[in-house]
Formats: sequence, C-alpha cells, structure tokens
Amino acid sequence: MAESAAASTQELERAALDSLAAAKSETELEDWRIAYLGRRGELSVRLRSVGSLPAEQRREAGASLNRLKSRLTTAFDEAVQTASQSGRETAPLDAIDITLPGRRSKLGGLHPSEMMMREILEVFNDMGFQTVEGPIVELEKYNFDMLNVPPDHPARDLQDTLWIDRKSRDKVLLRTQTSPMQIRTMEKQKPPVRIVSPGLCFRHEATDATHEWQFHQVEGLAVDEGVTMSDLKGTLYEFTRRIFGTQRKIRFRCDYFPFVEPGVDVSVDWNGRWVEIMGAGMVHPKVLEGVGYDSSKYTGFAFGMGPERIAMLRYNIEDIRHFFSNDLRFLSQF
Ligand code: FA5
Repeated sequence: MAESAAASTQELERAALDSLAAAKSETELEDWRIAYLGRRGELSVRLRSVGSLPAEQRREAGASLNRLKSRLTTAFDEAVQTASQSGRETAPLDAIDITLPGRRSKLGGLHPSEMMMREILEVFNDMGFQTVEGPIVELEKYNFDMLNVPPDHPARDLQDTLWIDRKSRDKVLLRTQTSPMQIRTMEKQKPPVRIVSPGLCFRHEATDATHEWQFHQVEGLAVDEGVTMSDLKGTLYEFTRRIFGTQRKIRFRCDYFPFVEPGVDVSVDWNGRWVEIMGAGMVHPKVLEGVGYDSSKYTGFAFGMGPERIAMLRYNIEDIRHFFSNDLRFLSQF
C-alpha cells in the first residue's frame, strides 16, 4: 500500500511537470496552478485524503505529498519567471486572433497643389513649352535686380520678402516668385525659348482666404523673333479653356510688373466674383538686354500663375489655407 502510494506520487509529479512544460501562455500557467496547486487541485485532494489512510502510513504519505507540493511550487515559480523573460507572458499565443481580417496599408496620394501643377504643366507641354526647375533659395539679383525691380520697389520691402542673408554681397532670400527662372533660363540659352517652371514661393504677408505666405507658382516664358501680345492672349485663352472649359468667363486687365511692358493680370469668374490667377505681359526690353538678348530682334511674353488659386476655382475650395494645414479630411478628398 505504501509502495503504491509512492508510485502514484511519482506518477503525479511526472504528469504535473510534463504539463507544466507544455504550458505556453500566462493563461495556461494559471490553469496548471489551479489544477495542481489550487485549493481543489490534485495535490490538495490527495493531502486531504491522507487522513483516511491507515495510521502507520499517514505520516510518510503526508510528508511525501508536502515535499512534492514544495517541488511543484518551485517548478511553477521558475516557469512563470522564464515565461515573462521570454516575452511569452506579454505576447501569449492565444492573444492573436488569426480569424481577424488583415489591416489594409493605405497608399498615399498626390497633394492637390501637385496634381494641379502637373495638369497645368501638361497643357503647356502640349503647346511645346519645356518644364525646367530652379532653386527656392535664390539670389536677390535673380529675384529682383535682373527682373528690372528697382531697389525701392515695394516687393523688396521686408514685409514681403523672407531673407536668408542680407549682409553678404550676394544677398540670399526665399524666392517671392518663380520669375527668376526667366533670367536663369535666358542666361543659359539663346532664343527660341519656351519654358514653364513650377515651384514653391514665399512671401512675408498676412494670410487670408486667397493669400498664403507659402504657395506655388508656375512661370512661363516664350521668346523668339516676332512674338506678339496676340500670342500671349491666344496661349492663355487656350490654357483657360483646357483647365476651366469653354464656358468660364476670363478677364484680361492692365497691370504693372516691372519686368513686363505692357503687363496684364488674368482673372477668372468665381460665382460672380473675379479671382486673379496670374500676372503676365510682354517681356521688358531691359530684361532681354540684361541677359544679352538683342531686344530689337527678339520679343517675348511671360506669365506667372498660382496653382492653389486655380485649384480653388476648379474644385470650389473656399479657403487657400486648407492646402498647407495638413488636414487629412481635406487632403483625402483629392
Ligand atoms: C507675380 O508674382 C509675377 N511674378 C507674375 C508675372 C510673371 C507677371 C511673369 C508678369 C510676367 P503676382 O504677385 O500677382 O505676380 O502673383 C502671381 C500669381 O501668384 C497670383 O495671380 C496668384 O495666383 C499667385 N499668388 C500670389 N501671391 C499669392 C499668395 N500670397 N498666396 C497664394 N497665391 C498667390
């Protein structure tokens, strides 16, 4: 009888240790503890039954079961520690529900300004204008001097220009317009020239529904023998037809820009109100001479437009500040 009690204690120990080794998660370890060490667990039941054994066996059986209890308790504590060190406790296998649907990774999209610019460039590329890009951090001479902007012109005022370096001989600024690309292009090549140049511009000005301190422009320049104001108007009419359709009303009005003569601004009807989308004009002879072109032989036209303003008219966006506020509720609509 005593022998069979010892044998069954050994069997119990082997079974307990085997199932402890198989316990993979915090939950399984807890189930094991309840099954073997809990108040109604296997060991407690056996310990309680010691009282019904013959008197001469009770002492040995009780002591043997208590030693087993202590070994199993130690083994359990070690298993819990190992599980928490190996991360089993924090990431139990049964925490992953493999029946859940996967998470779709979202593809980003083009920013509406970028979409609009690409569309604008495509229209001009179709008309034979080549796309060129230039620096955002620009020299004063390209942004102002060589564009016939005199030093006292209001556009140079601190209010308008964000300066990077005003002290060095070649003053450096964040370009206020894409027009410096007219000069950079003409310095590099002889006529005929037909380019469009997109990019960011910055101005130190108060923001409102149609003005941002950071915005894009697309510059255009065509220089050749015999280029006239009709070419300018024909090109820009074709552009507005392609972007807004044939029914939208367009207005050309005289305007002043130091680097063109004559100069115009172009506005588009927006719910009964005129919104200016670009400045344009015939390239000033001083600008042509400044880059070494013979102004008695060559003439040209130039324009600079704001893609955000154009996108506003196109998609009925009431405030330009949405473009750079980085709000996905706005951006994901495009
Ligand atoms: C210019 O910047 C001239 N460089 C345009 C030009 C080029 C004239 C070539 C003649 C020949 P203006 O400041 O008007 O002009 O800006 C041109 C366009 O840029 C505006 O019609 C508008 O669409 C956009 N723009 C100007 N300022 C802002 C601003 N603060 N926020 C958003 N868009 C602006």
